[in-house]
Amino acid sequence: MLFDLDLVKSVYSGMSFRVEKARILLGRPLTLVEKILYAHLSDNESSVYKRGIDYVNFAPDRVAMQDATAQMALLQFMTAGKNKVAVPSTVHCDHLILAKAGAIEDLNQAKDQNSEVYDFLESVSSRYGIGFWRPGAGIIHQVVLENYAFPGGLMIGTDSHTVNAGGLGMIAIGVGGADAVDVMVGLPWELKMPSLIGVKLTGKLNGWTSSKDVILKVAGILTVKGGTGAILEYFGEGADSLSATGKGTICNMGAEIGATTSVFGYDEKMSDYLRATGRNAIADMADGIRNDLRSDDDVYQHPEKYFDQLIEINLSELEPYINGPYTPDAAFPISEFGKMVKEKKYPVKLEVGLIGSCTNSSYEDLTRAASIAQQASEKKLNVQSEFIITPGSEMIRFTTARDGILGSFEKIGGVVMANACGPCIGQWKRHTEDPTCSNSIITSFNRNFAKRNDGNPNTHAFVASPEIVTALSIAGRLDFNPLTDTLINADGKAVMLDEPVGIELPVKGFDVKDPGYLAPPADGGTLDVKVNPHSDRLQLLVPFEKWNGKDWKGLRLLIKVKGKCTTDHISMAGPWLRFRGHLDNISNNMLIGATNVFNNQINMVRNPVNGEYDTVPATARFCKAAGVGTIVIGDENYGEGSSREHAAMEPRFLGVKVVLVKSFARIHETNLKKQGMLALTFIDKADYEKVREDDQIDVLGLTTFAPGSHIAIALHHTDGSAEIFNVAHTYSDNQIEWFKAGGALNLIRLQQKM
Ligand code: MIC
Ligand code: SF4
Repeated sequence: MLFDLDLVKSVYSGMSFRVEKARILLGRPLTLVEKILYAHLSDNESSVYKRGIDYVNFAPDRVAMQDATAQMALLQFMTAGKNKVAVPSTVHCDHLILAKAGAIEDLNQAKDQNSEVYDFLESVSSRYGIGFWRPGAGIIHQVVLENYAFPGGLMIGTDSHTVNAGGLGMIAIGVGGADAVDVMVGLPWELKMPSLIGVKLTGKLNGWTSSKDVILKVAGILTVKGGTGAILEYFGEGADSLSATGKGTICNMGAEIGATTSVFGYDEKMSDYLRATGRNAIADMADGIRNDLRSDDDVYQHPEKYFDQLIEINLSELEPYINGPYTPDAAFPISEFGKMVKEKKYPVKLEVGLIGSCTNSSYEDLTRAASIAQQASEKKLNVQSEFIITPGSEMIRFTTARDGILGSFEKIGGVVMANACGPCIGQWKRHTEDPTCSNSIITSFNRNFAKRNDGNPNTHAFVASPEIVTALSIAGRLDFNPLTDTLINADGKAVMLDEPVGIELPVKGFDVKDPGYLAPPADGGTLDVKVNPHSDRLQLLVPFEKWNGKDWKGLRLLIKVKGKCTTDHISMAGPWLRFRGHLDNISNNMLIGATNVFNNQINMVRNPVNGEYDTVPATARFCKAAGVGTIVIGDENYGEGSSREHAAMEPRFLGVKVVLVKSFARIHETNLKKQGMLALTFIDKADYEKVREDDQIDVLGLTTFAPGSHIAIALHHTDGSAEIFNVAHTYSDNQIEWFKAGGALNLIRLQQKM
């Protein structure tokens, strides 16, 4: 299938002109990121935008949504009063499939159990002109890479790993559903001009090292917040030597360092991938404007002049990495990992190895891992751990099944699950006797936050490349180093695994019988979208109340969170995914994973009205019913991880007015603003300590709320003393309007009526 030919033609026809205009405006050579961003300004009135300071309006080329976020995005879109989406958009059914017994059985179960949600998504897609990828078609980012991503394009997606498309030279950014609504109704999409981090790759990968190790190493260097507000641009001869899907892996996990996105310049490898996936016409056009799809030469020669930060990695010297547990930036080269396992007393027995996900399920990834599985069979070895494979798309599944790759996994005991997120998002019925015991697993996924894969806080989840995961699963030990260690085979002989060998693109070409795509009808305007008013999974939205025009006095503390608080802590996935279209029901998971600093307990907070201890959602509901506004206090990088706007809508729905933290993750901060919440940060981080459990809290300065203005927090302690301090915000004029209207969607609705 070839999608978007006209769209790409139209973007490319204006590209050179727009890039040259930006070059003149900035008066210097341009990085690729600047070329793409300046070519996608929503109006032609460009000026020089200051990185990290100015908000800029962009016009993305397309929108992608996955089922777990599309429900809320489209419920919001439906209230905007439009007949059709303003830019090409797609929905992908990938998050709701539970991995349990194997691909076919699990898929049938999912279709059965989620039929209400799938029917809603299919009908709403047809109604508004959105392309629909059925359950089983594959994971959103893999499907986008295979069909829609194109060099020089700009897209947004309601999933943090939308950034995967950077592997094909596209600026692709993860957002909350309300941002997607802006673009789908035809409004400009706002983003703070990102800062630029250059990553120069020299040398060439060899042996056991793969693209995954590049990003595992970068995660170790930059940490989970080091990329915040930045776009990473990879370049250098090492970059050009990586396959397009390998580049995708690197960009994908840019989400784990908080980066806005990551991108590579157009090269032969991208052209090869476009051609292999049936997009010769796009490759030909990209070849024609090649220089606009890479940074200018001087950028490559003097990168220090153009990037805010520069990192250099020599691929020839890079070792395989294993990152974890509990956070993706705990990075260890494999040569040091065994020592670490011993020192930290991580469970040495490896229970499960999992490969696939949107991060690592390309043909090349699977062939490299299969070459290890193949050797294991030949050398009379079997997997000692449970071994699970989730292909990224039906095209990958069909092609790898045809070429015997899935067969080599099955031969050593691997189980192939449906083309879906599955265990990566906790949709995993893990076979375990004790679901609370301390244990180790390793995956080629991207995230390894506590409880993410199987809900067990004692599972130590590590992240590595598919070939390392395969090797460790064969060994059944976490401390096995395939580069140096031997294994004892069925004949009692010590054998070593040879280096993996991959095939970048299938020799016989990609193939697929039914890709699982449903195009929208030319005119769906008369179709009905049904939502059962008694459903426990879908609920039409009721607009949030607007701001009352006054400072807030006497707010009470709902929870003061201690330490890491990702969106998984704020709005857990796994079993809760079933309520993603029902705001009231999903709100019952609000902050149930966060630690209360006052008692070190999870999901146990003091009710500020009656002094009794209860769960966070129950306490919030109590306060809401009592008409008492609440505040959440958080630590560093609050809301790190995913794009799910439920983490912002739930507090909004349950009466939380303010989220005040030491620092925010980008998407979550925007999501809070979009929903009409007040997202504030401590200027002096020590002020975090001042907030007591039973304080009465005032928020002052709202009546003069303006970009850069200070807002003050007054704490009235029960001993009669009081403290007051200023806090910071990053609201633009436009975002203050969202706040005043009670949410961005209220504003859109008002504008549509005018
Ligand atoms: C994830 O990887 O955490 C998810 C599930 O894909 C999320 C989106 C969601 O919560 O639906 C993401 O990364 O944005
Ligand atoms: Fe799905 Fe996991 Fe990728 Fe998120 S990170 S889109 S859950 S495969």
